[in-house]
Amino acid sequence: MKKIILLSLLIGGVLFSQTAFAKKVKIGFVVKQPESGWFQDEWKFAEKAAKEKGFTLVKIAAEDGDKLMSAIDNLGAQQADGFIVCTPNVKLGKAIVRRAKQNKLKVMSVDDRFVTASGKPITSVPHIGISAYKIGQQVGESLLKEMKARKWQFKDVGAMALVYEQLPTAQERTKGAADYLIAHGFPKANIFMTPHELDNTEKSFNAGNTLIAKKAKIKKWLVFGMNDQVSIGGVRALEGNGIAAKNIIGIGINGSEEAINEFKKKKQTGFYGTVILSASKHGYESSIAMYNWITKGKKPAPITYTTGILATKANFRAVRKKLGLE
Ligand code: FCA
Repeated sequence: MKKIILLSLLIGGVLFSQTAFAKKVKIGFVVKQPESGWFQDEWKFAEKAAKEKGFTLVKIAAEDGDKLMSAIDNLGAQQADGFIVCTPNVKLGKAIVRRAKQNKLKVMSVDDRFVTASGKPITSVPHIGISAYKIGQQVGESLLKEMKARKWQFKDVGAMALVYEQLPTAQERTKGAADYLIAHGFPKANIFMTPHELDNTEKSFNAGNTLIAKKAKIKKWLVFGMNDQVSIGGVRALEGNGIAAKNIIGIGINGSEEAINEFKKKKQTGFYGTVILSASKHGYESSIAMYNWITKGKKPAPITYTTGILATKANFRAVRKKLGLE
């Protein structure tokens, strides 16, 4: 009798652990701009983590708040365990947290950190983001270095400082670059804050055009903004207004497809360089952190800041190789 009980307990145990095993971990990765090279890269690295750890990755595009809320419900209905998100609007932070709770999902953010209605970061949600101000300073430093290499005089140069004011990480990036320039002698009066909506080439192109029309006398330009597509928009606006590529130094941030396509062009365009960010840290490490949270109950660090490295047309392949991107 004892033996039988023992045996059935044993079988029961095996069966139980098998069913426990059968429920594969499921993690969502929700991004605001699926068409952008940066988010494609993040997804790619998240997939690497999924393969390695054997969880199911659900990639979802959510370009606005409505899509994001239904994405969360959808993940809940699929019995996912948690999700990582780059939200289309950081002020949705509280609503996202609430919705995640309702759906019994763990949540962490990448790139764009959730803020409260008054703009304060929501620190209870683990976040992986770039050290935005520092990376902005890096952009400023690189602009200045190239300006010196071209022997430009401060007095002849205008700086188009594209800024997406609704997004804190964008503001910090642009401010970091502008502050660096000013701290190193660039006249503040020649730095033109150029606000644009959303972060895409079309919007920054339009904002750039408006500025150029007002500053027609300036023939040499620096261009910077929150990422590659934004800086490229500014550069295109200048080129479209007859400023030669050699008289433009545009620097972006991300180092994904948009920048690579620029560098691959035969002729040097006004887009001079990009600060390559770590898509692997944002895509792979966030996914691993979420997986460990789900499987081991280990909540990810409240905040992780990542760095970047400058690349130009001349060395982008070597830099990408070094970073394991090619
Ligand atoms: C933001 C930008 C992206 C990328 C990311 C790190 O989300 O929109 O292009 O720069 O931060």
